[in-house]
Amino acid sequence: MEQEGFDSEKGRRGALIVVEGLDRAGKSSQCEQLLHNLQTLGHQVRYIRFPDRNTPIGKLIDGYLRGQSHLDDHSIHLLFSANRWEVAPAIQELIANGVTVIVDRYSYSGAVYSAAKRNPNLSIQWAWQPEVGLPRPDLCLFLSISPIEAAKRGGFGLERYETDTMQKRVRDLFQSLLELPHNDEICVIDAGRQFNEVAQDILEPVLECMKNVDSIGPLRRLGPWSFIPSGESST
Ligand code: NYM
Ligand code: MG
Repeated sequence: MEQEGFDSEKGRRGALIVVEGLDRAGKSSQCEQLLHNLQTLGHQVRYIRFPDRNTPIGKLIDGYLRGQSHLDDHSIHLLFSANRWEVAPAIQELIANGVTVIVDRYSYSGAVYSAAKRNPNLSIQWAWQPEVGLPRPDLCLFLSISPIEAAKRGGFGLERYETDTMQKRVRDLFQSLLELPHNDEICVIDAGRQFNEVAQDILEPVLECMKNVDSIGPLRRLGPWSFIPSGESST
């Protein structure tokens, strides 16, 4: 009989785990901790983050975020999306080879930050459109932090979007996303607590998801805005 544990993972696909949230919610530190925890348990894991500033498209995004260039709102939005599309084949391959992929920000940040600009010609529905067909996360952990707790963590950096007004709008839009029907793959984590408590609260649903990934079936694709979690299978 097959033993429960790492050996029984052979032949199992990896899980696509996304970590989302506002700036200063602690996403990157928690992703690194999660990577460490999963590797310590013997799992094969990769950590990637969006924007990936190292690709040619990522360099354009980086220049824009640092205020070194000006781009039309739609144009920069599509570059953020293109930045995910260029990495998507590598994600799919890793997952197919049994590697779990942790992703720091994904399509949810993409839609929400662009829509928060309140450009009358850039609705959240428009913003979601280029995401349709990308690998769909098996689990999305939303790190939630109150504005008061965020303020305690120090000031913003100097990048675009790092202002109180933008962050408030982003928070409200993330909230509307969490209220969409059928979003059961999104798990809200109270990130305003001690680092280790938050890390533990993240690890548990991730391990559960990795264990049950066979019951989800092959990696799926993101569907249209009103049915984000109901995409078709990608294979
Ligand atoms: N951002 C990130 C977007 O506006 N659209 C996207 O698709 C993604 C992935 O980039 N303020 C914004 C959110 C952040 C900024 O990300 C830089 P980070 O994780 O702070 O380096
Ligand atoms: Mg940031």
